[in-house]
Amino acid sequence: MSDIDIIKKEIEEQILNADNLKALDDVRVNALGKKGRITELLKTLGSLPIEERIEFGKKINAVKAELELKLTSQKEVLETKQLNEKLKKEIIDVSLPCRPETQGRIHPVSKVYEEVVAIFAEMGFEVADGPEIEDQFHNFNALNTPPNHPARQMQDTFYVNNDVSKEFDMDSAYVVRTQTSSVQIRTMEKKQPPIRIIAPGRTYRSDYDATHTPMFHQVEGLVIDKKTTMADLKGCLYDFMKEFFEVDDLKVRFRPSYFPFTEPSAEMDIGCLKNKTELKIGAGTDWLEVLGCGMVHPNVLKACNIDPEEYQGFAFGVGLDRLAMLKYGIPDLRTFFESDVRWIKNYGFAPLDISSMTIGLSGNGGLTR
Ligand code: 2NL
Repeated sequence: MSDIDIIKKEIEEQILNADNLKALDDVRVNALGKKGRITELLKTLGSLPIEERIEFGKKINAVKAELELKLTSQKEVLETKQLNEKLKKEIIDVSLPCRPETQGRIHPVSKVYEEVVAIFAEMGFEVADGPEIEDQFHNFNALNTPPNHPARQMQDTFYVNNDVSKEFDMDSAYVVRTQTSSVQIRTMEKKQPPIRIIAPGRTYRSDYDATHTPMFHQVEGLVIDKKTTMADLKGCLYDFMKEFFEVDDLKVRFRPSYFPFTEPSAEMDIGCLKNKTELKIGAGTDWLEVLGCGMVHPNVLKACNIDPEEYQGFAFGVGLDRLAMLKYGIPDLRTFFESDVRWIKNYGFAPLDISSMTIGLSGNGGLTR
């Protein structure tokens, strides 16, 4: 083997052994740089006899070209390797919690609100909204609640004097809504059936103890169509409760009840286990009242210019605060509205812990307890 072949072989080995770009560049400089071994060989050409010079010149240039090719291909190999290592090191786990950890917490009522909306949205309900200060027609009269009905008594309802230039007048006064039904009345006034809405929001009644606060949250639902029956009501609310409490074989029962705005009316109970220390939903032989419902009273439809001979439907009302107490084991309703940071740290939810039917409803990963 000639000297040049030996040098070529050595350099080729060095190229393959270079395990990073810096080492490879050193090999290149040592071979092809100004003082590189191949360059030095080229410099000796001048001292050779003319016949040998041509042969040797060709040979060196061929070796040089071959080495350049090998250097380029090894450079590509090392660049790919470097990029892969960088990508591996810089991989981002998007499921990790934010840093620094977020400070705020989502209130259990907001959490339950999102959950309830997610479930009914999946069932095809639209969310409707309306004013919190209402006239008595939308809060009472249209709901078949006549002027002398006990629900209108001063001790239950907060009345608002809407004309400060006059003495307070009970008959024309506004009220802060005692239920969100007024939203459904306004929807029916504007739109003919089919109607399928829920109305979540704040409601107000003059009451205060461990299970009642003067402001509370309610979701009412309304479905009106030509053939909507009590069976639709039962199926809809059964599905809702199963989804909400995340229990597959939930027991439920409907007891006859009375509301002025529905006929027949019912209260819905869910099966549970009650003892001194715990409440377990979906097990045991006890019952827990969770909502009121019924078939919309014909007088309510008439008040909204919907023909009760042609249309019928069901409605329900459920307390969001009560649902939050039951689902997340919070014993006293009054604590919901005391703005105690220790309380929200204990019972609140991590922000961005979104409730959805596909991601998961309660997202216990976000529960700070
Ligand atoms: C409860 C349960 C209920 C309704 C609310 C309603 C609304 C319209 C027409 C008919 Cl527009 N009904 N809402 C129905 C049944 C029960 O609330 O415990 N309320 C005191």
